[in-house]
This record gives sequence, structure tokens and C-alpha cells, in this order.
Amino acid sequence: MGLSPVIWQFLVKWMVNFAIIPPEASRIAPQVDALLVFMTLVSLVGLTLVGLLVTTFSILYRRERNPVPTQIEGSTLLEATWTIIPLGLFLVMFVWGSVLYFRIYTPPPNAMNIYVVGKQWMWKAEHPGGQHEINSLHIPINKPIQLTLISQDVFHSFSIPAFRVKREAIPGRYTTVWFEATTPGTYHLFCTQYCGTAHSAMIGDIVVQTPEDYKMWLAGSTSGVSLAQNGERLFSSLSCGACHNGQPDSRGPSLANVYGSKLTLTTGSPVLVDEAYLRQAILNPSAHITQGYAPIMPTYQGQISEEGLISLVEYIKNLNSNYRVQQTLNTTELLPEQPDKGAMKGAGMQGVAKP
Ligand code: HEC
Ligand SMILES: [Cu+2]
Repeated sequence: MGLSPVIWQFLVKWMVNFAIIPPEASRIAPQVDALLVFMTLVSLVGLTLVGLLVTTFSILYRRERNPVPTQIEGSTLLEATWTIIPLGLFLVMFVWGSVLYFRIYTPPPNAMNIYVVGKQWMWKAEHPGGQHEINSLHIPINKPIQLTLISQDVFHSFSIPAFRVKREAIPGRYTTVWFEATTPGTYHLFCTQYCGTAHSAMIGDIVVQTPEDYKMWLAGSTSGVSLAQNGERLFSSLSCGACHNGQPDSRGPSLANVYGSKLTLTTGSPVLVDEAYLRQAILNPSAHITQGYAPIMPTYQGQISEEGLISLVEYIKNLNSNYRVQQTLNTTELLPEQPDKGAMKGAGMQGVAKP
């Protein structure tokens, strides 16, 4: 947009310093700001132009100088000019904005996934390694992070101004957002959807760390049970294995490699099995019946908490060998060594809904 990087950097420093914009702490932030500055400049130029014309014309053509008004017929050239130039400018904003939008809402396939559950009035983060935190989220720099959000009650909105991202947390549905933090530090987390009495207290800290610090944090906050391990326990305590035991005569389909695959339903239509589908399949099995199976799976609605569902989903995802390999490639540099089986026994299981 013609601004030299030096002027741009100066402008950004100035705006951050005077609290006009939050710090730019993610890859996407400077890109969002560039569009915002472009839109502000265009508006300022338009405002100045219109303001100048209004002032000049009211002086030039005031009643004193023109006692008898002159009738002026329209000018096609003038009208075409003030239509085409703004149209062009708005189209530039539209295309620029859409490109950014898709960049912000399409997570790269190698993103590290963290679950976030919103509830009145707190944010709970669930890391794949089993670390849980409330109203704070620890992440490493220079790594694409995908958040899978869900709400346990009403609509919430997860917003990190310094990263220029925001996404609704909706009851009953997973939504995702991703970002890549660039600068270590602590940033504000807000709920930006009015959600009841203590809405203004639904805030927290995004703690961006160097890979070394993040690794230390992971090791220090481990609950000893990863999400997938917790899911495995739920799977057996809820007796899912009674029907999903992977044997040929089993009453339910094998869940190995079901994540990411295309299933055919009794209606003949195909579905892609993603996180949302797995969650639905557990809560509301009769909604989609897999071809070749009887609708005998009971519903687990109200019996498993959102955290429990997340664990089950992670467990089933981990039964997919491709996913497991990809996860390992993604996180081995970051995750501490897996706790050994002995250490696991002491830790409590979480996830069954409290009555
Ligand atoms: C009474 C037997 C039974 C039990 C218990 C059971 N399921 Fe199922 N499940 C089935 C059958 C049959 C299907 C296939 C028909 C359908 O889609 O409902 C199925 C389908 C599924 C699917 C969809 C994937 C696919 O290939 O169709 C998932 C995911 C699933 N079950 C998970 C679970 C989990 C998790 C539990 C325990 C909380 C569980 N099931 C308990 C019988 C059972
Ligand atoms: Cu909220």
C-alpha cells in the first residue's frame, strides 16, 4: 500500500504506545492492522474532501453572491467518477477483507489443537497432554495453535485483541479459531458476548512463552493423564467397549480409523467424521445411523460433561493411526515424556457429569 516499512513500524509503535491499538502479538495482527489503516485513510480522505467541498461551496455560492439560483443540469462524467472511484475502493476492501477472513478462519493442518470450554463465567482450557487451566491459556511462540471451542451453557465469545482473533463459543457445537503468537508476554483474554451477571469477570491471560518455558510449564502442570488416556478410561467405565470391541461379531462398528474417514449412513448419504460428528454420535446416536448397523446405541446426553466428551473424542481420534503420527510429529518437541503407567493410576478420572 505504498507505505515504507520504516514509516509503518513507526506508525504501529505510535498507535500501540497511545493505546489506539493493542500490541501486535500474532502473525495475522499486522495484516489486520494494515487493512484497518487503509480503511481509516480512505475514510479520512473522503471526509476531508467532502468537508472541504461543503465549506468552499457554501462560501463561493452563498446567497449574497448569487441572489438568483442558477439551475445546473447533471454531469455524467462527474457522476461516473464519484461512483466508480468509491466502488473500486470498496471492492479493494472487500477482496482484501475476504482474503484475511479465510486466512484467520482456516487453520493449517499442522496446527496444535487445544480445547476451550466456556461456561458462566470462566474459560477452561484442556491441553492434549492433560494440562487443565482456568481463565488462562499457555501457548508457545511461532507455532500454529488451533482452538476448538464449545460452551457449556450460553453463547460466549473468545477474544484475544493482541492476536486480532475472536470466535464464538456456542452450546452444542464445536467452533475453531487459530493463530500463531510471535512475541512472548501476557495478553488479555475477553469474553465479548454479553453472557449474564458476571460477564465482565469472564476474562483471563494468554501467556505466550518460548518453547523452553512452555515445555517447563507443560511438565509442571501435568495432571498425569492425557486427554486420550482419560477418554480411554471413560470409554471403559461407560462400557462403550461392550459394543465397540473391534471384534468381527461386535454389535457396534470398530472405532479405529473412524476419525477423518467417510461413513455411509442408512440414508445412503456420506458423512465426514470430524470432532463435531464424533460428539454428535455419542450424544445423539439415533440422528445418524451408520449403514449395516442397528440403531441400538443408547444416548449419553446429560451423562457426560463437555470435558468428558472432549476426552472421548480425543481418545477416538487417537485410534486413527494417521492422526496419532501427525500429533506426534507436531508435539514431540514440546510435550514432556509421557508419564509411565504407574504414575497414571493415582490420578483421578474426570469427565462424568455431576448430577
Ligand atoms: C449397545 C451398544 C453400544 C454401546 C454401549 C455404545 N455404542 Fe456406539 N455405536 C453402536 C452402534 C450399533 C453404532 C452404529 C450405528 C449408529 O450409528 O448408531 C454406534 C456408533 C458409534 C459412533 C459413530 C461411528 C460409527 O462408525 O458409526 C461412535 C463415535 C460411537 N458409537 C461411540 C460410542 C461411545 C463413545 C460409547 C460409550 C460412551 C458407545 N459408542 C457406546 C453401539 C453402541
Ligand atoms: Cu461469556
